[in-house]
Amino acid sequence: MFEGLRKKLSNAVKGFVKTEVEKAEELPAQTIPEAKQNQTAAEPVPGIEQEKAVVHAAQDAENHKVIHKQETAVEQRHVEGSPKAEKREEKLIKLSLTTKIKGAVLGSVTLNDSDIERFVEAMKVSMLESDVSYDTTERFLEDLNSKLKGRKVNSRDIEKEIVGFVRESLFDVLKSAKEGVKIVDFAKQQIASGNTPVKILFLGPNGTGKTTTIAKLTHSFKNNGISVVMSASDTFRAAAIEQMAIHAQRLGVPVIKSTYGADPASVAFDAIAYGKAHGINVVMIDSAGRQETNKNLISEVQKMVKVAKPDLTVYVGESISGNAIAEQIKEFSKYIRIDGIILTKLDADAKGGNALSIAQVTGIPVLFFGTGESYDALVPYSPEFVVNAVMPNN
Ligand SMILES: Nc1nc2c(ncn2[C@@H]2O[C@H](COP(=O)(O)OP(=O)(O)OP(=O)(O)O)[C@@H](O)[C@H]2O)c(=O)[nH]1
Ligand SMILES: [Mg+2]
Repeated sequence: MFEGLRKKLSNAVKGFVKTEVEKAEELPAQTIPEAKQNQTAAEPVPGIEQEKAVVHAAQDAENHKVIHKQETAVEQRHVEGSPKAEKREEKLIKLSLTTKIKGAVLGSVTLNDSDIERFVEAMKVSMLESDVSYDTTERFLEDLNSKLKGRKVNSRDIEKEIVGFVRESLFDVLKSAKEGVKIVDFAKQQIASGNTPVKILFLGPNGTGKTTTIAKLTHSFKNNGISVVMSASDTFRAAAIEQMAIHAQRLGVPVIKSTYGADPASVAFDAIAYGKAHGINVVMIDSAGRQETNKNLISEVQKMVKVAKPDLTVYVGESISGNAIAEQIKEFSKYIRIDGIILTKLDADAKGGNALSIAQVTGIPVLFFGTGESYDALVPYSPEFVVNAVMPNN
C-alpha cells in the first residue's frame, strides 16, 4: 500500500536534505579563527548572533548525515568584527577542514532556490510515476514551493522540517477536496429521522469489488446495530447471485434474489419492499459490473436509480487502475449522480496515487479504502490516513 509513492517521495526528500547538509558543510570556516578549527568545543567567539552561531559537536564520526541525533556537546560562540560572518545568512561553523564535520552546524540554514527547484522537479516525477494526477501534483508542488522558498530551517533537523512541509502541503491539497458523507453516521441520522430503509446503490466496472465491499459495509452496519437486507441485483454475471447469498449467510442478513436475466431494478424494488415490511434499516443494492462504454448496462443502472431512488450511490473502483479510473468515473457521472467513491485493492497498489488525487480530479469524495479481502479490510477515508501512509513522520 503506497510503498512506491512513499519510497519515491522519501528518496526525493533525502536527496534534497543531503544537498542542503553538504552545502552547509562546505561553507567556509573563516568564521572561526584557524587555530580553533580542529576543536570540537571551541571557546566563544563573539560577534555572530546567537541563533546563527550554535555549534554542535557530534560523537559519532561515522554518519554525519544524522548529525542532529549524534551531538554530545553544544556550545555557543560569538565572532566579533568579522565582515564575512556578518554577511553570511547561513552560519555553519566548521570544526575541521580535513574531515567532514560530524555535527558542527549553526542554528539555521536558508534553503537554496535552485535546490528547491530540483527537489520540486524530483517530487513531480515521483508523483506522476505513481499515478497522482497532473493537476493534483501541480497544486501540491505549488503549495510546497511557496512553503520552502526563502525558508530558514533548523540545520539540526533539516529532514524533519522538510518532511513537515511536505506533509502540510499534502494536507492542504487533500483538505481542499469535497468532504464525503460518513455512511454509517448518515444511516444513523436517516434512521433517527424515520427515513428508512436507507437505500444504497453500488456500481462500477467488472470485478472492482462491489459485492465484497457491500459485504464489508454490511459487517460494519451490523457492528453498529444497524439492520441490513441485501439486494442481489447483479443478475448478469454467472455465480453473482450465489456469491451475494454466501455473504448474506455468513453475515446473518436476509438477501432478496431472483433468477439470472431478471430485471435488476425489480429485484431492488422487492428488496426495498422487504426492508419496509420487516423494519430493516438499510438496503444494500448490488449491480452488475459494467464498462462505461456499455450504454445498455449504463441505462440498466439508470433504471435502477429511477425505481429504487437510492439515498446514496457509491462508485466502487480499483485503486490499481491508474489514471483510467478518473475517466471511468467522469463518464459514469454523466449519466448517474455519484455521491462517493470507494477505492478498493489499495493493499495491492504499490503506487497509490489515486488515493491522493481521485477526489480532486472527479470532484467526488472518497468514502473508504478497501485494503484486503476480509470483512474488516475497509478503512474510512481521511487525509490523515493518506498523509501518514505517503509521508510518515520520522
Ligand atoms: N486485495 C483486495 N482484493 C479485493 C478487495 N476488494 C475486493 N477484492 C477482491 O476482488 C475480487 C472481485 O471482487 P467482487 O466483490 O466480486 O467484485 P465485483 O465488483 O462485485 O465484481 P463483478 O460482480 O464481477 O463486477 C474478489 O476476489 C475480491 O475478494 C480489496 O480491497 N483488496
Ligand atoms: Mg459483484
